[in-house]
Amino acid sequence: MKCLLCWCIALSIPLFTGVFAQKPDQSADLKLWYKQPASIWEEALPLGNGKTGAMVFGRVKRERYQLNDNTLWSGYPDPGNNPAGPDILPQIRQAVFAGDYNKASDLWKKMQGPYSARYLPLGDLTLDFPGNDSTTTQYYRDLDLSTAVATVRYTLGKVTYQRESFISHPDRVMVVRLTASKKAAINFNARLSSKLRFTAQPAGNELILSGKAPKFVANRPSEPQQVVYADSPQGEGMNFEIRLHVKTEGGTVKAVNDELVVSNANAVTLYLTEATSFNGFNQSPGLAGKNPSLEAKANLQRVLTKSYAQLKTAHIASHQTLFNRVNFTLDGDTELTELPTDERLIRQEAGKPDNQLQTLYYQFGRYLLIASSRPDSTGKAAIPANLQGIWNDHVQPPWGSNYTTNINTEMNYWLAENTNLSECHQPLLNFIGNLAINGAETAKVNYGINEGWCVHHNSDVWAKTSPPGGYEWDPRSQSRWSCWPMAGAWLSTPLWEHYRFTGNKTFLREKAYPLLKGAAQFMLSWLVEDGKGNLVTNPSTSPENTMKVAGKEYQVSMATTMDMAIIRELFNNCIEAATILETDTRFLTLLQETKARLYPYHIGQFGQLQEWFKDYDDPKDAHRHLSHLFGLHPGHQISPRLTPELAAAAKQSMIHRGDVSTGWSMAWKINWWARLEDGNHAYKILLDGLKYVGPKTAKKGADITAVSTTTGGGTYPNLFDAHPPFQIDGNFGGTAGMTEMLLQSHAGEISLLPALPDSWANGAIRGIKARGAFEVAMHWEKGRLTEATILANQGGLCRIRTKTPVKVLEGNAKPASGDNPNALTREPEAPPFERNETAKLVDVPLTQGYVMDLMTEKGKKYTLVPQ
Ligand code: FUC
Repeated sequence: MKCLLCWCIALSIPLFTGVFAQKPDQSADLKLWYKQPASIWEEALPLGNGKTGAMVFGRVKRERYQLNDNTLWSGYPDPGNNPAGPDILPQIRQAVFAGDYNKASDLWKKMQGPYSARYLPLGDLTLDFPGNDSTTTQYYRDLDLSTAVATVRYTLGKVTYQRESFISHPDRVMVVRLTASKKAAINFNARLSSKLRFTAQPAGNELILSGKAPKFVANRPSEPQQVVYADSPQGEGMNFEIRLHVKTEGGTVKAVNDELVVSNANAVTLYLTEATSFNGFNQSPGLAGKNPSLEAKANLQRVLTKSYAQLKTAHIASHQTLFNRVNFTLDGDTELTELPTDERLIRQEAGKPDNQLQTLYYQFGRYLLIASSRPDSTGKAAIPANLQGIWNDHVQPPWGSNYTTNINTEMNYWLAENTNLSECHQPLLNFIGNLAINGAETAKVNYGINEGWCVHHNSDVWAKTSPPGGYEWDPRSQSRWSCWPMAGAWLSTPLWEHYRFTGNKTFLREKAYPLLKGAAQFMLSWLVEDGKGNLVTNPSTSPENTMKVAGKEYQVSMATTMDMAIIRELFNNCIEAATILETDTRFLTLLQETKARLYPYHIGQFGQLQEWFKDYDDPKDAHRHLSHLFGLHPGHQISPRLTPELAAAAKQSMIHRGDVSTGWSMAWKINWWARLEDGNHAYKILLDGLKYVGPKTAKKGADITAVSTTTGGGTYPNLFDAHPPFQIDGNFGGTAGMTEMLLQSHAGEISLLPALPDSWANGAIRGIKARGAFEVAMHWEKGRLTEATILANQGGLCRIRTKTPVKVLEGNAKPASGDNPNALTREPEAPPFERNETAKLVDVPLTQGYVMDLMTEKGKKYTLVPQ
């Protein structure tokens, strides 16, 4: 509680926010549950306290807890900067301006650096139940999102057994409680193991596993060295320790070889702690690491005096402080909660929409953020959720389970503010500070840029900022992804968003603004003149896509729409921040002057938003990345009411690309369609993404977890998003998008139910947040708002848009007029664009609606009812 409190004060987040009416209550349907144990990892259920993660399989004969620690990565701080850069860069620029894109792409490869480190699995806790050979009856397992407790229950013969597990944030321990309906019935062997180098031995009624992580893990199977360990435990590479303490009630516990054998117990409590030698992003974990044993032991000692009930109560209270802020209900067939979660997914895919499954999925996204991204009092170990959150079972996981910063890492945090989990944003906001330190060095060494910082498309726990690509050795590296120094600029925007949602000016001054400024400074030096009066990026890519010209594909060009949109967004944020803070007038003027010269948006021949600097877009291109729509979301530059032509062009681009793609791509599409106020299209994609991917419908021999980088999508039985394979971004992006369907606040007003789909005709949500630090509750029937309350955490003008006329019971609301003076919700400036005059624009239907201005007082709540 102490560290949460510290952060709430530092980030100005109100601790107790649940002021809205509690009904209707979603708690009855907040369980993922199953009638069988997990046969694959994607059926196991995730637990986490932000640092420790576990996947609970719920097996009867051999239970498996697959364990993770978010600091356990391969490697060590290795900037990987490339001093060849400053000499090569002008040659690349010349090649691009001369139209020789292939030459530019080849040259770029000489500027790349090494690949990132990999996120590693910690180990397994295995419980073998020797007698459990006979068939069980009444098997049940669940994960209760409202308590963050996983339960497994089954009957063998006449005895019913139960295991309850959770990972406590306040007590930094995983706890498993085994009980049985009959005395002296609990018998099992407990073992710790790891896929990394380890030794495990018992000590009294404890097991201790000491491990060593590799100093290098390859990115490609073709690399000559795959998994490399230091010669000695004192060498490079992360050290780690897992400790398990077994406390029995009745019966005995004794060590046999490397196991602890529990016999004839009435009840057993397992306490598991772990630690690594991670000592910050810039310290060698092997040569200058912390002693993991001290931390694992201290954490264990601290909890052993506490009872199971005490630990559980504190755990649930801590979880609910965050989780209970939002309640989301939709009318629908509530009896479906009597079906297991995997069967509901399959049933829904067969065309029977399940509103409660959708709200469960919504809350699962919030649950996952709480479980994988919690604030830390020291700030040091607060590491953002990676590509798989904190849950990974592979030594060589897909994409290294790293930070892929050309969409995935950013998407992980889209729900942080609007679903009222500001504190869970802190690990990312903190990490950006580390990136800025390393990124300033990359800017200097790779580009000769002495002011500001940059990040490329992959990072890791060492805050890598140099371009990946395995320079000089990897024939498969591609400049279409490695040539992208834009992540620093993009990653700065969440800092501004955090300010806009909380109104915390101290945070803006002390933390956000210096980082935003540094990212902008880099861009001021990175931009070049195109000879026609514009400032452009060169070299430039549209992440992972290729520019198709006359039957040929090119990777590197200039001024891609995403580059220019990110820079525009960053400059806008920086200008607004400097204005609010009344600082840096000269810098602000420079940004304004530079912004005026940025290469503008273009609407191309098909009425689409151009992806490339020229109209090379291929309407048949179904690439999963639609990076050129950055300005529509998460950016604030394009919206159907303020920039109708650009919004229509964005819509055309989405129609060209189609709906079905990879998990995260579909999640992004939910957000985009929501911003176009087309709730039914957003909903369609939500349902497309909830397609069951799992053993129950898989063809014989099919590998349901296979990597496909191009298309697929879907949802695993445990509701993890399938890229495929599992990536957590789709879960987070999905929840963020569902919130955008219900509440938006990016376009100078707070829009209630902007994209409500027909299928969500009756429902209620409370506790979600809008920019301006407004907290919103809404109730609607037959698609019409019947009541809303707005809590003004900061006060100030609240400009509200509704589809139907409403009045405010407290305070004087009047029709909106003039500029919105509230700096937190100010209307964004419409960006300039050029349009192919022959292009026809698609229609973007909008409901006219009503907009009113309500002057609010800090801390007061306002009620809106139909007029
Ligand atoms: C990018 C995406 C892939 C995948 C990977 C982690 O490379 O293009 O689809 O999400 O990141």
